[in-house]
Amino acid sequence: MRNDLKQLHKEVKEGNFPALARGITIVENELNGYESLLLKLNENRRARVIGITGPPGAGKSTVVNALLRHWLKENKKIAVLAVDPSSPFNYGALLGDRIRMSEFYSNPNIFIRSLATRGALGGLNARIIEITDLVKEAPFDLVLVETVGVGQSEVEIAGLADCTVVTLVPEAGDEVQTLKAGIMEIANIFVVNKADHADAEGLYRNLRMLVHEKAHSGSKTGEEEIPVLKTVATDGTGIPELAASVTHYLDKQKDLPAKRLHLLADKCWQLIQAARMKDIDKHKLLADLEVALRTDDFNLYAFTKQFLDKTVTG
Ligand SMILES: Nc1nc2c(ncn2[C@@H]2O[C@H](COP(=O)(O)OP(=O)(O)OP(=O)(O)O)[C@@H](O)[C@H]2O)c(=O)[nH]1
Ligand SMILES: [Mg+2]
Repeated sequence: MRNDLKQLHKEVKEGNFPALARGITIVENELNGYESLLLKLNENRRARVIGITGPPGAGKSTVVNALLRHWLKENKKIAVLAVDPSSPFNYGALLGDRIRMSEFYSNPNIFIRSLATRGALGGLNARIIEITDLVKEAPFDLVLVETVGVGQSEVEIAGLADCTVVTLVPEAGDEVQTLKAGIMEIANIFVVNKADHADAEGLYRNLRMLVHEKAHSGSKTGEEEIPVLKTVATDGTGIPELAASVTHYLDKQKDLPAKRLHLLADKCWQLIQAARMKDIDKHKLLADLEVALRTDDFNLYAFTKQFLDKTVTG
């Protein structure tokens, strides 16, 4: 097994797609050896991660397609991770994106993988951090992560990505005034997609106003305004400008995004928690507690302490 993983890791680093696909399956499903595979990853990764988020049907996949077409002309090697919350099974996710992105499936410069959300809170896959880490081990220039923006996932994607693109559509125009403050915090670039719709201009103007207010309000005066771009992803209008805006953002960004630190600290916390709780069986806990509760001098804290002592020493 150990040798297999060593070989797999080597192949992933060389950009072998079947090996990468197998590695993702191992990590996603916590199959035998997934921990040692993760332990092999190093921090020397060149791929930058771009998060594409936004409401369902905003055209995220179509934007990703158009960006792929654009960047292929520049000979970029790109991985796409599409997290599909609407499908409880991988099969559904695969099918949906496979149809839309089929033109790239045989392209040696493009790797595409759909992931189910597996009941994780929000719209992300529970293993998205690990999977992205693994993908970054392969020699890609860019990793695009498409995810539906629902609640917590938006915050997570911002931590994961070096650049977060929030895609909105005219139908959401009236809601812009009530856009969650959160979305202003995570967006590095706003895209008004479906700009061929009549009311796109209204949404565009509202967004411009909001990013202007944000840049000039309170203590953050002088902050650069978040770019707002119009696209018609179906015919490629505005896509070169979007690609340029993403590249510009990545080029000027030198520091680790502040949100990354929080995301990784959270992840680290979860991993420690999972490791420490490994030996604790909730059903047995319940049964033990039921018995203990019958004693006259039962004390919850003393009862709990026996487990704490056990995990510390064990
Ligand atoms: N008119 C118009 N239609 C568009 C545009 N971009 C995407 N669409 C259409 O909008 C629909 C949804 O596009 P998708 O790219 O699947 O949207 P999505 O955000 O990836 O959707 P989910 O992943 O299901 O959340 C498709 O029928 C697209 O053809 C656009 O710029 N103009
Ligand atoms: Mg999609």
